[in-house]
Amino acid sequence: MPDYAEKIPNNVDLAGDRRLQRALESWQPNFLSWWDSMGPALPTQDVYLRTAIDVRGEGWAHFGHVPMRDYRWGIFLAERDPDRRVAFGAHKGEPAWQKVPGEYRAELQRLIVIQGDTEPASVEQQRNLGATAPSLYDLRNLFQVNVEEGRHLWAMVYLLHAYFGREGREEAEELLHRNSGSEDSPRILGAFNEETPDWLSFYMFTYFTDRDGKYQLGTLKESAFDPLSRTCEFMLKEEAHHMMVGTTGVDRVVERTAQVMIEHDTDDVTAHGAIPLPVIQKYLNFHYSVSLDLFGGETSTNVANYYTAGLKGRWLEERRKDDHLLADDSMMVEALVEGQIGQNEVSALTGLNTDLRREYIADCAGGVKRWNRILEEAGLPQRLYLPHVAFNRKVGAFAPIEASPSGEQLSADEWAERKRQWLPTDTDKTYVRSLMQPVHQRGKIAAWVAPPRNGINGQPFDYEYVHLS
Ligand code: BYC
Repeated sequence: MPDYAEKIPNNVDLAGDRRLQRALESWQPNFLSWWDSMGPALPTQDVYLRTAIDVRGEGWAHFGHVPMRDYRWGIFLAERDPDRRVAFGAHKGEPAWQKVPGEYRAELQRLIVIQGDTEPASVEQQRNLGATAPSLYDLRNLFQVNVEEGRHLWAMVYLLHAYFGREGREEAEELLHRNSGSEDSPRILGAFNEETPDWLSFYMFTYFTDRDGKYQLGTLKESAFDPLSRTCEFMLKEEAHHMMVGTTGVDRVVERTAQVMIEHDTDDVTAHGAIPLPVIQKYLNFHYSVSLDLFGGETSTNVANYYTAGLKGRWLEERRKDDHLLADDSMMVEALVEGQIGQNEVSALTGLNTDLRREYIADCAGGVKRWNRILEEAGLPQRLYLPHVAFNRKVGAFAPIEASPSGEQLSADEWAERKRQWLPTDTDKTYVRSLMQPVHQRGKIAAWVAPPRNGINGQPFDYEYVHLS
């Protein structure tokens, strides 16, 4: 159990390694000054936050009001299984690695840096949302997500410091220097340089983009490098709350829109301060398609090498019924075939980004089903949908072409003419932003979103989740 009297709470016996402890203690003030300048901008006294206190079982978190700057960002790895063995690739069956093998150092470091880069990026993207929160409950959830993304940065920085020497320490510094949307030193992956300017975007981001996080962490949890595996396992536990924020956030927007549509017998809910279904669909289209890009190319030699080396596995690797080597297997992946949207047969190893993307897509379909159930139960005929995998892609096989949400291939001119039907326009964004008036009174909620069914940790909706300063 981590000791909260320590400067950096941890369950990795930091006190037993003075050099590492000093190195992380000297990174800590840089983290805090990054948090002060790039973290949540709204001034608060304290927030009802959960803090991890144990990596095991149900009672792993403590809830209480804490000033956000005093949140105890710590280093927590899931418990070590001394018998753990590599589950896939060329090293299958060997004991999991407690150190980084020299031959895989560069690749492992790269994966950890990419993962680490997304965490502070999302905090930066969400920096100004507090000013327009629809309720104190939502405000608290935003801050919970933010402090935990900060902790996930700590998780990757710990690995860089502990296992990658001077280069690792330099990369840890860089994680605080790159910034979301910066011209000179942007974040590494595309979606993390997009804005999150309003709460509909925030819910979509936590549904679609955090869910990429869930799947990527799931593959890194399979890693032969045991400290990476263990840290991802614990991160996934925290991630579940972020998924809940996205899923129920979109639920509540759809629910409110449906209510207004029925109450006023109209599709045009703007006169009543709700968000029209076509606008919700456009936001969904945008966030889903940029999140699909986060899985990399449909075919990738990088991912084949990561897998064979044992660095990054498949989603639920151990449940797969095959040889876990995949050297002789093939699969069909989405591709451009003679310039047309189609499928190609490729080696199963180079298709692993597609394999993961498909798991993710199936999961995303679950959200759409939920939201459509809300529409159905309200008695409305309209439905939301996931756009085609080729729609609005900037990475991978479909980056060179344009396609409609139904998968119809379009010329550049047709795309330019029609994309406003499918992606949020300036008018849509301005309208959504116009609804973003803060509701910071206890028990109150904005008119464009329904209240949640449940509060946090058994507290009611009208609990004082945040004390503003
Ligand atoms: N944007 O071989 P390819 C999260 C680069 S989210 C820009 O197809 P690969 C979170 C790629 O690096 C999860 N560049 O890609 C969510 C490569 O460059 P090089 C984050 C991109 O390597 C919400 C080239 O294009 N974690 O945790 O097979 C809130 C060719 O690419 C992009 C991870 O992603 C892009 N979207 O797969 C908070 C896990 N995509 O080598 C947190 C770690 C590709 O030619 N990362 N490129 O210079 C990885 O596993 C892999 O690096 C990727 C890419 C899946 C991202």
